[in-house]
Amino acid sequence: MSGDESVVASRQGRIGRLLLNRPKALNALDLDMIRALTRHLLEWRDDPRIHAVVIEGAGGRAFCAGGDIRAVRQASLDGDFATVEAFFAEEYALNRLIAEYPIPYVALIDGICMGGGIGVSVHGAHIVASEHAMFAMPETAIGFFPDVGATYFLPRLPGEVGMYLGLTGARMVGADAVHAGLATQFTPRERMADLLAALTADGAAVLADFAAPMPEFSLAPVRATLDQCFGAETVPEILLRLRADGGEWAAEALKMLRGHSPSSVFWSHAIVRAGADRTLVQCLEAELALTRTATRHHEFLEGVRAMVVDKDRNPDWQPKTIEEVDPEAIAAMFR
Ligand code: QUE
Repeated sequence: MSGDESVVASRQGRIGRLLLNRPKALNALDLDMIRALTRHLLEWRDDPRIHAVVIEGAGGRAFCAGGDIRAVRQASLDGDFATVEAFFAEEYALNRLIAEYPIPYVALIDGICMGGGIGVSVHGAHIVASEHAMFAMPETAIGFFPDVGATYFLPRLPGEVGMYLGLTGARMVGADAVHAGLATQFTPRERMADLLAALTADGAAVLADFAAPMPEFSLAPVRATLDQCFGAETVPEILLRLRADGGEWAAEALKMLRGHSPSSVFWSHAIVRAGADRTLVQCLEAELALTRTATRHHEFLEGVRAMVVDKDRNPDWQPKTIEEVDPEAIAAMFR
């Protein structure tokens, strides 16, 4: 084990421990990390000494802020579509490996967990969130779509909470992540080190001893409105319902939607809805197919430029409004 590895893997007691270790990039997954995680999980799957796998993020700020989307954009600009394909194919295969993992897979989330970070946590058997956990699927902000199996898990969250999270990129913090169904238990940061020690000594059975009581779901008062608005059949109808509602929460949701790529909100809505009737494997296949058109699209190249590369946060979306999106152009993304 050496300190400069981007994934630090070690066997400790009864567990295999994975540490995402690229703290300067908020532990965002690059292809090397995806390959290292896959390699260790395959190795440990058949090791009778390993009773659970525990994954964490290094550095105290983030579990994992996403995927190395900057590298994907550059490969797309270079016309290197083999690299783009390898990244998503291997990332989604890792998501599936975690979902089907026969040994308890435990993610300890004590910071930012977005996009690709959600893909290496929510598919596991146990997702522990602290008061510092912050979950989001913010891909519509970069002209992409909620992937890493999100088209499977978002439609399976309570009511339309998943569609709301996927289209707006809204953040779920702390115990709210458990209420929303993104995490399986709440454990305060101050107990995380003890939890890890107990997991190491005794395996996943100790988890329940570390589940703390939680406050109410902060979205509970707006759930009826949320479900009514985000349950609309089309994106323009979601906006109409949010406008008609007139409340503070609806205004905030509208504001978030307005900043995002109108086209990507459309194709995200379509693929999340379709995911309700697909298996996880079918969802990942459909997502991989959409990466082939989405990563070549102006919205993705421009969105990653504005939010990740130049960080001017001023993307030039084309078209600029939901009303101008041509449904035929969205349908063409899936062909
Ligand atoms: C929206 C996103 C992402 C984002 C910013 C957004 C995203 C993503 C990253 C990211 C974070 C850290 C990195 C990196 C990329 O930022 O998906 O290379 O080091 O992966 O506003 O969807």
